[in-house]
Amino acid sequence: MALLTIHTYPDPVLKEQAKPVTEIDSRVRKLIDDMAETMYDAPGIGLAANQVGKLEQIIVIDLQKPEIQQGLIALINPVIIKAEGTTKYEEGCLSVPGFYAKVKRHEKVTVRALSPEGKQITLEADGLLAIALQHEIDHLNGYLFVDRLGPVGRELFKRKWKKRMADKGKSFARGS
Ligand code: QAP
Ligand code: CO
Repeated sequence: MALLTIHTYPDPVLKEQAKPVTEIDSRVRKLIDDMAETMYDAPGIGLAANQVGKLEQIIVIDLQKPEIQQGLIALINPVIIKAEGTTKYEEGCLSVPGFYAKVKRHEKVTVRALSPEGKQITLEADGLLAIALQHEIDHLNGYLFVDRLGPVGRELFKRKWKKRMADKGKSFARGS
């Protein structure tokens, strides 16, 4: 097991389309293990391969709430095959640390994917899991939650991020 580096905005790898996994071998299973370890260490509730610099269609999710007894979900080549309803949820992302905003999503989704054992699975989800699945599958297609904010929210994000980067530069110059 190994911790991987989480790439943060505006790293270009976050804007790229991940490629389908064609063979689920020990290399892919190790990547899944390392992604899970990296997610738990952060800590976060979801991670997509783009975020650790790998353009492969792999996501891991663990909502880590005692009332949700789901445990670790690892999905390969996940696709949303059905979506219904709309909902809004305040999202964050390990690749956009310290920024949170409400994002409009589908309320219920059905996802088809391969399990780490190579089995075809179909997952029906609502609530927080439905949000997490849409957020992570978005990553595989090169989208961040800040791309889904609408023009006003996106400008607010860019302004805040620029200010944060400028403040960081100042503290670096001071050596603090
Ligand atoms: C995606 O997000 C997600 O800003 C996973 O400073 C978001 O794990 C799924 C995190 C909303 C469902 C709903 C964010 C950690 C973690 C931060 C995360 C931070 C430290 C985010
Ligand atoms: Co994310």
